[in-house]
Amino acid sequence: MESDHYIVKTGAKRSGPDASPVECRGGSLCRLPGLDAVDRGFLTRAIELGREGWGRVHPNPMVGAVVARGGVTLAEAPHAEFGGPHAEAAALAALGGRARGATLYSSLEPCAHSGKTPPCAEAIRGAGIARVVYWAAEPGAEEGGGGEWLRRRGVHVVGPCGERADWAAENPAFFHAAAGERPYVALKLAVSMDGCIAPGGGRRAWLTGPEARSEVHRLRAGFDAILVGTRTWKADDPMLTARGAVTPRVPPVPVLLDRRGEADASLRALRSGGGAGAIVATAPGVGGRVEARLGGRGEVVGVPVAGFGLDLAALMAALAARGVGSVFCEGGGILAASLLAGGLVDRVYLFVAPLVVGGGGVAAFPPAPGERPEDVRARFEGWQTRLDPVRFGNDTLIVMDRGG
Ligand code: AOF
Ligand code: ZN
Repeated sequence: MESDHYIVKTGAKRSGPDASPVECRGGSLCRLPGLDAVDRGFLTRAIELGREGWGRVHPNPMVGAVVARGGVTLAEAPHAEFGGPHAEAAALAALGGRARGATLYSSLEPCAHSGKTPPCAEAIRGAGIARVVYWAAEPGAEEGGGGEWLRRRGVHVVGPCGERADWAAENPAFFHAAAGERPYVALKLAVSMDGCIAPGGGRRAWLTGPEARSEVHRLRAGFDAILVGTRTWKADDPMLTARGAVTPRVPPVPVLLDRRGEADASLRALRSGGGAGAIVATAPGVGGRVEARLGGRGEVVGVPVAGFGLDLAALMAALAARGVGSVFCEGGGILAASLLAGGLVDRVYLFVAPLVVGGGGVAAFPPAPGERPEDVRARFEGWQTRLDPVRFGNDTLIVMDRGG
């Protein structure tokens, strides 16, 4: 396995307890004023550590912290579990009094609030930390202000560093939620080298290998819900559970689109695993009969019809009302095109497989009904890849984020 997470373009190599930081070789952290290569190395490590919380800490952010002195790591920790110690407090806890005069690196501004745990800013001051370097600004009004709080008490604080878009690429649902919109929506697509999601003519083909499929399971663990369109659940009867390297703290809720009201209790997504919390979205008129058929397995949610299908913006609002903060959409192609046409996609996870469909294939990003090719192009203006591509077996994952 190449990697179990993605690397922000820091350019600096990993610098664990046994390795001293290396020179920064390009990337977003390199542009940061006030940071030298040592700072960038430790900050990079803090960001990496934070990723260990994937699937376990959301809706909290993934955060990592390193305590170092003279270029040597004294302690490091992620925020490992929702409700558990924050990264800074966890790193400091291992040190007792030995942190005095050291530098603390954190991928997020230390919090200044008493939530499920005491404020990190107080723990940092109490430990006698002389200098704090942090990456992302804490977006929460109540949680934020830890940097200023420490500055006022004589700690040398460097941060926030860099751009919000880079912070958001690491913790997308968390920063999205801070902006108070619909759920964060990520779309997963697997494409051939010639940009097709299927061979065409109604034929189906499996494009990606086992490593990419494992990664999809790991990704599922970090989302509140997994959404599929009618054709997908009819053809595949997927379980829509996260059966990968990470066991999610809260299993994602399967969401099945079912405009015509055809779902029944035999569907795997409604049975074992995540079944208890499954949602079946139907047109308003057919919800009653689906409900009767489901026999209490899953909730039927009526959604208005718009054009050829369900009103996906209304669906997202209904999901948000049920506490769903992030949605992982796994196809199929029509649902993907409709979500994109509705401006409802924040990220595309694009797995590229090294094979060619060779003409007549189903394009990954076709115009939605009534759209022109230039509409599709315009939709992707400002999109960026902020995370490095990662190889999974023979396949490559490219992560693309909506700009702005
Ligand atoms: C930090 N370090 O490692 C994390 C922070 O629910 P609580 O009480 O654990 O607080 C969660 C909030 O604290 C979360 O929404 C975010 O604003 C901040 N998370 N802060 O200093 C950490 N995970
Ligand atoms: Zn904290």
